[in-house]
Amino acid sequence: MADDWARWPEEFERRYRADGYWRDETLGELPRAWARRSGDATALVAGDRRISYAELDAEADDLAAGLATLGLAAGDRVILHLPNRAELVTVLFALARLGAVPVLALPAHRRTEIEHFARLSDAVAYVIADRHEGFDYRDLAGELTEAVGSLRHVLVAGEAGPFTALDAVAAAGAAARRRGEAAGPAGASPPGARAPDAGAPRQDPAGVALMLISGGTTGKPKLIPRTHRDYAYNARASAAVAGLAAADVYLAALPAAHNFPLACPGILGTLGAGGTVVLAASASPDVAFRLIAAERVTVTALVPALARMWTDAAGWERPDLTSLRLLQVGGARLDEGLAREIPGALGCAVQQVFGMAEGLLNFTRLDDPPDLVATTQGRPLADADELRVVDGEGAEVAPTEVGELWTRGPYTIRGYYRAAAHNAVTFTSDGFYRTGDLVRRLPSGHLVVEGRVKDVINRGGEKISAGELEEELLAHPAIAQAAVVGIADETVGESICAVVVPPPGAEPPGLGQLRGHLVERGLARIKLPDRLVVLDALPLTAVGKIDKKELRRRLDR
Ligand code: J2J
Repeated sequence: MADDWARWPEEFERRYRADGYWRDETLGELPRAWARRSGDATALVAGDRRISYAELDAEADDLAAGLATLGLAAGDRVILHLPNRAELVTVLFALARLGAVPVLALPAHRRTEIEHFARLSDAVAYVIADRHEGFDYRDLAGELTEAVGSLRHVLVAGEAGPFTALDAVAAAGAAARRRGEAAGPAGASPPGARAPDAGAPRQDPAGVALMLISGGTTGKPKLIPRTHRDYAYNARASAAVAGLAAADVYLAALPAAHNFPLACPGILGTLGAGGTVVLAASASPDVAFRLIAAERVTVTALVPALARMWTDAAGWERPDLTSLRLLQVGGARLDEGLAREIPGALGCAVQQVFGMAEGLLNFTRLDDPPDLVATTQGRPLADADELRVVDGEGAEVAPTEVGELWTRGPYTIRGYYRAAAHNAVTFTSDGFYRTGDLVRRLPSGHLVVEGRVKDVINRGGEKISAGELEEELLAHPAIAQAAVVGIADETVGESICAVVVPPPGAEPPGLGQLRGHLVERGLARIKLPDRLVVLDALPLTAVGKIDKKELRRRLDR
């Protein structure tokens, strides 16, 4: 994988290690250390399963051994496409132990997205749930294994159908371990290189531990390579900022494959602190409120649209939320009114989080004055986070002026995976990531997100690349030109509006037809347009590009 992603230059590596951001640790080893520390304590609650730290560690070993028996090895890419089930966590650690690299697809992704990830990464395996929310992932797996030659294995949490059950993989691994066979591929490492009790060769803390999905910039979603030590830091430092301790119970209500609930501090941060993680199958208030009351949940994380829903629902359902002490809200701009309403309605403090899977995280702090918590999106996690707020020419704007945020630091990537051309424009030559977000920086260091320059729609925290959707629209025979823009929406923040021009004489599709066409093409439903506008021509800028500003202005009227 060495040429497929950009490492930090040596000088930064030395600094981040010397300053204690990066430790000599790998994600695969973490559960072992946690099991020594909190063996019998409950690590994970998922459905009717309660898994102790010791069991989590043992299950990761069994799965790692079983996966190795199937031929999976260090460096292999594996698409992990699981809703919030225990296997998301156990398989993640098992793969990390083997040195195989999970690609964390979101449950909403469909054939278009998964096929893209599988091809881009040459994935050898696809890990799915049997069914979730009315969708049978095994059908998708069948289509994918036909389409993508590199996919050799489909592993299923639940009823395997024609594929391999993860339970069977774990059982085979357990048997192999009892027979004393190593989990790692034979001969992969010289004698003595194996950790005495790990069963697999030790992984390089500087290597890629997992890949997250980008929120979409231009075109198809990019893969974000996160290394063991940067991601371990990300989770640990986030846990400290959220004040997590062993007594905490974290509810993963958002899809756990997303950076926010996975490691900011989320699942990894909570386990690192010795707390308990509760996986919710859905973030709906009825499911979540029941779990909060039953498991005495203390911390959770939501996008603003869900925070709104919970706040409203709490008004009439009167759930027992007395255990809840902190609600993190991020992924899209939280409006001030809601930020001020939450503590009264849900009985907990608010922490605003402005984060990105590429790295940089900003948090309001637990001891920030209420006004800062209600009106800003927080300040950077690490002292080593370097931020520039720049104008269109890349020059720093005056303090407190609005500009684009550029950043680099100990947990912000230096480039996307296998994306040289895109990296050349998204990263500066000195390694800053151009976030595409417009921010204002206050004297306290807190940021206020004011908008964005990237052509992305943020629909209730789901990021939709306008370019990707436009490409899909243009595949429709009755669409000659297409532009996708976000329209202000009370419930989801921004809704998706497709503006299309039919070819001369053609009858344009209706919204329902168009959505059907996109589903048919295998696009995730979260990307479907909410609104369709048919025009004779699109407004153009002086240089002949589609003038989205003008388009938005016309649509807002
Ligand atoms: C406005 N826009 C925000 C906020 C993210 C924690 C929280 C969120 C994400 C995330 C994450 C925002 N106000 N509070 O990974 O660990 C928009 C910005 C940003 C993009 C990143 C985490 N919080 N955003 O949302 O990779 O535009 O990560 O660049 O999905 O979401 O999206 P994503």
